[in-house]
Amino acid sequence: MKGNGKYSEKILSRSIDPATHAMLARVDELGISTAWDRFDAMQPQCGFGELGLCCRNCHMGPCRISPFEEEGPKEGVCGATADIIVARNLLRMIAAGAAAHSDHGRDIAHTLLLTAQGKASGYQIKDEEKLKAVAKEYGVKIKDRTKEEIALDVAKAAYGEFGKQEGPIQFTRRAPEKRLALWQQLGIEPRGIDREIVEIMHRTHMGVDNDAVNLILQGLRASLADGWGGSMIATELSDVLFGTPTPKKSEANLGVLKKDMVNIIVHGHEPVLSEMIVAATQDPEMIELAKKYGAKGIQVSGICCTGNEVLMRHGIPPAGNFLQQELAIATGAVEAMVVDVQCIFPALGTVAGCFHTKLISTSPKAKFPGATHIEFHEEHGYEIAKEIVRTAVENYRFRKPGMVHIPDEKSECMVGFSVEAIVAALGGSLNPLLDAIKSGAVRGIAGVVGCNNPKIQHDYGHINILKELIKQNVLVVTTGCNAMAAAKAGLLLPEAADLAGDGLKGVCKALGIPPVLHMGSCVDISRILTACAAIANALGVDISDLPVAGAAPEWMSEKAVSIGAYVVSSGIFTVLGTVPQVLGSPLVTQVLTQTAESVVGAMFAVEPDPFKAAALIVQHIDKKRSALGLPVPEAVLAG
Ligand code: NFS
Ligand code: SF4
Repeated sequence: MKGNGKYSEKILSRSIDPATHAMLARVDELGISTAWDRFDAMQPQCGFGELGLCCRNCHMGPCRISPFEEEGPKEGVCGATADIIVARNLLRMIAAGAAAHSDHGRDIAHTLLLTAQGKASGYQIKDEEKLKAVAKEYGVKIKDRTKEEIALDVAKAAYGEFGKQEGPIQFTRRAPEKRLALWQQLGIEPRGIDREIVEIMHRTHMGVDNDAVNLILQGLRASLADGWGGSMIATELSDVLFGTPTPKKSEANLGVLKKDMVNIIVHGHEPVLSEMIVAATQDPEMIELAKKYGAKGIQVSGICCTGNEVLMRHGIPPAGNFLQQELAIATGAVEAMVVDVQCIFPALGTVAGCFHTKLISTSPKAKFPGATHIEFHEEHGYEIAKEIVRTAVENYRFRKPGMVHIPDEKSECMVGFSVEAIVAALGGSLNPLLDAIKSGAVRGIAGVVGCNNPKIQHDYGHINILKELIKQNVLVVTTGCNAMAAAKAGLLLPEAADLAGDGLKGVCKALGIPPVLHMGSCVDISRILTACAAIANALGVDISDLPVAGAAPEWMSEKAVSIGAYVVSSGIFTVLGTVPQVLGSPLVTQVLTQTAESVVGAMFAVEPDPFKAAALIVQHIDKKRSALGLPVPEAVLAG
């Protein structure tokens, strides 16, 4: 097979990341299959599914609608059309995504509650300032009270948001008044987080809501309950418990794994577990034990959003993003991969079985084939984390040196740009950023986020859209697996400003910040919402008036569907890199990619080519700039 002399064409076509190339060659050598191989084996993927045209919502089905002009059924057994089926399927994806983010938020609220009651082991309230700020929003009394007393009321108030019947969800009040009024007028202001998700399940039950537009509106409402509800609660209360992120340096990619140390990888999403694992690995008793077994120490690294959580708060290096999870184990150098919830391949147990690696599941909600289950509960958080770490350390002696194959590649990065950190970097207020936007030095802001997906060459979509945007003076904020791609490619460094256009370069150099700002995990997209609301409020406009846009170049998860929905409902134009399963309904497609603009002031575009996607974003930003009466770069006007 052709290639570059070192790697086959097949390997090169799967990723642009050199560490991933090295590991793909290694797994081929070992005969281990990965998501890429299973993706190939899945071809051709079901055409009905791709178009969103199959329905299993009742037992008269399954039904599928023929997308072709003449032949095949045009209605399900109950009479549901393509529009109804596609809309219902889309809504159920939103429900699942919103549920995942929100349940994460609920778990953090639970941890805060236990911590405030003194029932959690190892946790403390680390950011009192943030606690007070959030308490104020909830109307919780602060004066003459201990932080535990305040936290108890805040936790209860946040907990209450999930089961609320009538709303409002407090954090929606951060949105500009115009936006709030629009949601109210459209009937999509969320009432309670769980309520909106349950209502999707009800409405998509056989024979309930059979109007595609009415269905989509409920999808938007549930997604808003995620973005301005569940996700925002997850972010804010995580900051209260574990500290609001501040800029710090780290390294990223599989090369962060250490040959002579016990390697523990935390993978999944909720910082409740990973924070305790990090703490337990610093326990002298554990370090001693590691040395006893001949290791130099204990190295923790992260994958997926749990990786982002500990990266931005502790500088724990990420070993990689979503599609690298199997490859990390295949290095043969991982004593334990500790997982909680979301984005964890059920295939991991099989890969771990080829090595000495222990896959340790921890959540009562998430068990995996081939995993050792050590159930995590905050009441004994620290002790359980120590048991997990001990299990990993004791596994070091079973490592087979001949099987260890760690790629060299890693890159430095600067991470941890919470809204608070950005404001601090700006010298205490958003004004310098607003001025830079007004002058055109910063043309606009793009939030580039989301997963990997074997449908797109790994990291190709992420890196190219990022480079293209900064070149055109668009400041980028990033979360999730895009953030890790950016870290691996060196784009999260202040020096990366050299790749930016002159305007953005100048701003970054003056402030000492990277042109791509790491804002955290996927629930932290709520930080981007908070920032956009603050900017809109400062300018006295709606979010939909701002020169901002969103992109998810390689998205795959249902959470990403919910994110896309709330970002657009919040008034932010969003470009998707992989095609959503809605094209079977011309109506739903039209609503999402056209009509939405006149309803919520923003819409989706679908563009797999990252260069074209960046061009769409720049075009959109310039349109918004000109509507605000801000100067528009001439090159683009001419082009
Ligand atoms: Ni986000 Fe995080 Fe990555 Fe995608 Fe999964 S880790 S919550 S869903 S794959 S960005
Ligand atoms: Fe078929 Fe209608 Fe049942 Fe869906 S709800 S499976 S379209 S009969």
